[in-house]
Amino acid sequence: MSITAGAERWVDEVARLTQPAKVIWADGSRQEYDGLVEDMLRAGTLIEMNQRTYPGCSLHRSHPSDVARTEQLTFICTRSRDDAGPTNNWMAPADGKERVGALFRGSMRGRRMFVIPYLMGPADSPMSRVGIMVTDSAYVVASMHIMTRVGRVALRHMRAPEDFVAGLHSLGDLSPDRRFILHFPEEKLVWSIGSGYGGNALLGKKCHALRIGSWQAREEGWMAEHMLILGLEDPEGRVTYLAAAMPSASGKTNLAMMVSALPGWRVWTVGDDIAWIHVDAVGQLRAINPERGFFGVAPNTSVKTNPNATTMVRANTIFTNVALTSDGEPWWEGMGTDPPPGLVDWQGKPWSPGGAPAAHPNSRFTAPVTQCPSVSPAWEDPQGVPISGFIFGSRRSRVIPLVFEAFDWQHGVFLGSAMSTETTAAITGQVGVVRRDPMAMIPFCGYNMADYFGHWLNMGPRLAKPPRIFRVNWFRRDEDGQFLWPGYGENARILAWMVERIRGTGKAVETPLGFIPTPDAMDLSGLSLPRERLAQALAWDRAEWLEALGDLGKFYEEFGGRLPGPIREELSGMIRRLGG
Ligand code: SAT
Ligand code: MN
Repeated sequence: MSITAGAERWVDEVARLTQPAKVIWADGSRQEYDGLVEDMLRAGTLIEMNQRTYPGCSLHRSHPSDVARTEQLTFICTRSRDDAGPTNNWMAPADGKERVGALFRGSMRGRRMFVIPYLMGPADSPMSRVGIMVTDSAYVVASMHIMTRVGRVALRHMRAPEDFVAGLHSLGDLSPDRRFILHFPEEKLVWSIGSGYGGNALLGKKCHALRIGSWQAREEGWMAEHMLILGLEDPEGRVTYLAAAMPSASGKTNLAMMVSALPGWRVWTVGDDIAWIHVDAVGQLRAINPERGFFGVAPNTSVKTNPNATTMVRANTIFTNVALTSDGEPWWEGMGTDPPPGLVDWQGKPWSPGGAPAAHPNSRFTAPVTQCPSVSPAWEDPQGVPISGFIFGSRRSRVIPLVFEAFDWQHGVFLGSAMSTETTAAITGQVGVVRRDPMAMIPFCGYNMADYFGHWLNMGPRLAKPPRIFRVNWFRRDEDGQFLWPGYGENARILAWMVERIRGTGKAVETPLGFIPTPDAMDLSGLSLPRERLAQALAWDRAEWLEALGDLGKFYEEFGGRLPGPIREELSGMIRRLGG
């Protein structure tokens, strides 16, 4: 039997269900990409940008009701409801197939069906995985070209006919009433209908690399995480690799390609969103970026916040839902330039000052990793990069100090599980409300999160030298609502302290929370930040923490007896240390 027999059988089955006018296997070539772009320009689903200043760039406007991930329409379909856990929406697999199968019936009539074989991870890496995605959206195919490795490189990687994650996607009628994103982890299958946007539609990303990926990772003993990967080079040229979990639209892309404000230090970018992490033969964690593009948030991307990104998106980039200038260039809020006259907003309507934002707050750029000026020479290393530290970061105006370090692996896993954050425009719903988001994985963990915490705990003893674990919060504010820490390139000072901690030299005080940098531990040279402002950013309050831990205890209760004992012990240990 040929290696693609399983994929061909599944594609036939899908074609019988969706009834496309034509089936096209994507080969990932430049010619194919150009053809798709031409088709979309002709159809009006893509708008050509200024080819002199933005060569190869185009703009896509999504349906106004389809601008972000829709978590309430995202389901984990496991046979047992408990395997999905209390933090996921659940549907019985048979119910899902029946209900959503009815929407797929004939959904591609008169449309082209594209079959995209794609590889997540570098060619020839033992950590890389194959997906076969079917879609009726040319925008999705073009985006998959940028975000993944499409074509022969994927088919070549298959070890057995069933060795792939299957993803069926159709735009359907784009109605939120008939929109569903279903995951069947037991079958390594994803069904998505009714959305053409981001994580709902580019199935290699959140659906495969995180939701199905996290399930496979637990079964097979590795980790699929919502993490950026960066290498931090010190003035002597030594590079330390760190992976950081942060919720969507909370600065992962900026951190991953940061230009260091600390002289002599430099950041190398490996990935900005997802990390697949394995234990190697000597007990070292090694991480790959399964993607080959960035799907980054445009608003507030500027020469000040992320100079590398502003360079990177000057060519071969698909912009989605940004505003368009009369010169055919992209514009967004926080770009660092005033809105020019003649601007049209993300819906294509003339924009005037004082009204709604010109660019959608979740507008995006899709650009190849290789265009990033800070791309790491090791970014496609088939063996991955060695991880020495994990960072858990979230968006909290109060309570959580700027940075502190866990006592050990188990305490660090607890700190990750304890994370909460203020919501952003990356998901539909209210912005700025605090919600639980353990390891920034609440929307992406494909199974019961109690078991996920258990999986993290089990990784520790397998490691010769477990990575240090740090908690950060760049977003803390003072009583006047002003950020206490300048962030962006200045965050290099915090990363440098982490590297010193990893090497055993960084200074810290032991507190009930963990190790907090001493007032003189961080290099603040060249930064005009009063030391007392830093002290305020690093401060913690016993009463606030005891209250927060009370809320955490309530969250843990949702998992009942499935919550691992060590997590419960860490919580009571912390309450005890705080004198509660
Ligand atoms: O829309 S995506 O899920 O791809 C981006 C994000 O929210 O992290
Ligand atoms: Mn993300």
